[in-house]
Amino acid sequence: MTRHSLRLALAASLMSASAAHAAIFTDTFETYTTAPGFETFSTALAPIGGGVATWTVGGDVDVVSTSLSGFGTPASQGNYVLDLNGTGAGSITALLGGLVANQQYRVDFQYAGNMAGDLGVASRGFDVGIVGGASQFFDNPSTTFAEGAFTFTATGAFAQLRFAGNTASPYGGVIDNVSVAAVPEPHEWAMMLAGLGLVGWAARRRREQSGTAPMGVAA
Ligand SMILES: [Ca+2]
Repeated sequence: MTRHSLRLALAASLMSASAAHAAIFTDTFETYTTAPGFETFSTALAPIGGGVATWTVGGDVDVVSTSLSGFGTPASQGNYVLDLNGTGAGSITALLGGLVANQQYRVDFQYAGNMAGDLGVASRGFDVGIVGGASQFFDNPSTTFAEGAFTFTATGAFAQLRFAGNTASPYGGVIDNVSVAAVPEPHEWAMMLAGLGLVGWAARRRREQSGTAPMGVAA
């Protein structure tokens, strides 16, 4: 293998690895309101100042300030979180594009419960899923955020990601830091490991050459 082809192989392997990890969708719920307490949304969550709505809303949901609701943990990002229950159970749905059919994707998020009221209702449960596909139930009736993850396999270029509250209360499951990324497949892991192996091989070779060959002499 020449140095040139080594560099090309290494670059291709690292590019493939980073592409597999890059998030294709993120939301921290910071751009929808500046209300000091909370604001209830129905129909859509659109960024302040206009632009394309990030989520369509079913029923209604609240964008809640962490200062109001006692979410004092560092797990949530920024000043706002999303309560999936507005006046009752609501939902948010986002269109994911640019997916690759049969590729696995992982939805990561943090979740807690809005415990500011209705404490007789023990559940702050909600479902995470793909519209027309699989879904998974999460429940964390605590203001301390937990890490959640939901994995799905794309059936085409698009999928609708939905978070849906399912308790009859104005105080529901709370989410923050939603991100979606492709899950590296076994052959991609193999390429990453091969890339690391090449890095080590090249480093060894440089050390050997620096000890034996004059500067400027190609291997
Ligand atoms: Ca946030």
